[in-house]
Amino acid sequence: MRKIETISVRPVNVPLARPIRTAVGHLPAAALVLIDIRSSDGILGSAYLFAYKASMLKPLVATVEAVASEIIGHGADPFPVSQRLELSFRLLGRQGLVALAMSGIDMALWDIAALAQELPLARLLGGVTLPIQAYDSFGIIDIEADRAEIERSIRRGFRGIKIKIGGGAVEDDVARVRAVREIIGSSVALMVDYNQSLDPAEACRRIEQIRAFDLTWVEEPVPAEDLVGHHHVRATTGMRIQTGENWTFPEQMEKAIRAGASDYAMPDVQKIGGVTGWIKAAALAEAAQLPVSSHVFAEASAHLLAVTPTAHWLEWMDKAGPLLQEPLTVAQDGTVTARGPGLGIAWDEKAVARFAA
Ligand code: SMN
Ligand code: MG
Repeated sequence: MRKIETISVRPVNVPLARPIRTAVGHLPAAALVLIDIRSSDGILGSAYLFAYKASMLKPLVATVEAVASEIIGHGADPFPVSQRLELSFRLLGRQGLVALAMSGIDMALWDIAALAQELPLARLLGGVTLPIQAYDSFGIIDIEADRAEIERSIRRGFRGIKIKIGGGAVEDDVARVRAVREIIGSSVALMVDYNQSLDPAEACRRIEQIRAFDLTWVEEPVPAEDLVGHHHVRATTGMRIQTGENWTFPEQMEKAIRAGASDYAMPDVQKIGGVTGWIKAAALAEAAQLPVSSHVFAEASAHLLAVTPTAHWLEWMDKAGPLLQEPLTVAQDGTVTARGPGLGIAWDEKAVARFAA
C-alpha cells in the first residue's frame, strides 16, 4: 500500500499583480502555504492554501503540520484519510484553519493519486480536461487607474469580469459598475461581490441602484453565515445571488441550499474539503440544479469544474502562478484548461525561495 512518508509545509508571500481591495479589507500580497507530501514510492503531491492574511501564515503552517502528524506513515489514499481526519477532529470541530489544513492535505493526496497513474486529476476522476469559461476577478477598482487593465482583460479574451464593491457610498458602487459596463460592453458578463459587507436591508437598497447594469450575479451581499439574510435579499430583489466561498465542508453547502440562500454555488476547494469535498459538493449542486463556479485556486478548480455536471464559471485571480514551473494560462477565447499530470502544480523552487515568508 502507498503510504505517506513526509509532509513539508512552507509559507510564502507572493506579490499580487493586482492587490485585492475588498469592502472588508485589502490584501497586498498572496499569503500562501505550500504543502508537499512525499509517498513511500517517491511520488511528490503538491497543493497550496491561501491564508488571506500574512499574520495567519504561521498558525496555518502549524495547523497543517499538526493535522498532518495524524496521518504520517498511514495510507495515502485520500478518501480513507479524509474519513480518519474527520473522526480524529470531531471533538475539536472541522472549521477554520483545521478545515483548510484538511482540504490542503486532501488536494496533495489526490495529486499523488493522479501522478501515480500519470493522469491529469480530471481524467483520474473520470472526465477529460475541458476549456472552462473564466472571468477575470478584480478588487474594488479605481475607475481611471484600472481602465487599461480591464480593457486588457477583454483583449485577452475574457468573457466575464467581476469587481468588488461596497465599503463606501452606494454612489461609488453605481459609478464603478456603470464604468465597467461601459468599458466591457453589453456582451461580456459582469459580476459584483460585496464580500459580506452589508445587512439585508442595505443590500436590497443598493441592489436596486445597480440592477440596471445586467449583472450576472451579486455575491455575498451579507455575512456568509446569514443564510436567512441571503434568502431575504434574493427573494426581495429577484437578483441572482452567488455565495459559497465560505462554506466549510459540504454540510454547510447543504444548509445553504435548504435555506434557498442563492441561485448559484461557488465552493472554495480549500474550505469545502479539498477534492473529496468538492466531489460531494458537485453532486449536491446537481441535485439542487445550482450552477457551480469556483473560488480562486484556478489550478485545482479547472480540473474539478471539468467533472462538475453544472459547471458555470472559473474565477481567474492568479496567486500561485509566479511559483509554478508551468503557470496556468488563459486561452484567447477566455477559457482555462487544466494542466496535468496531477493538479499541474510543480514548484519553481527558485521562486519559492525568493518569496519565502
Ligand atoms: C475574494 C477572493 C480572494 C481574496 C479576497 C476576496 C473574493 C472573490 O471573495 O470571490 O474573489
Ligand atoms: Mg467572493
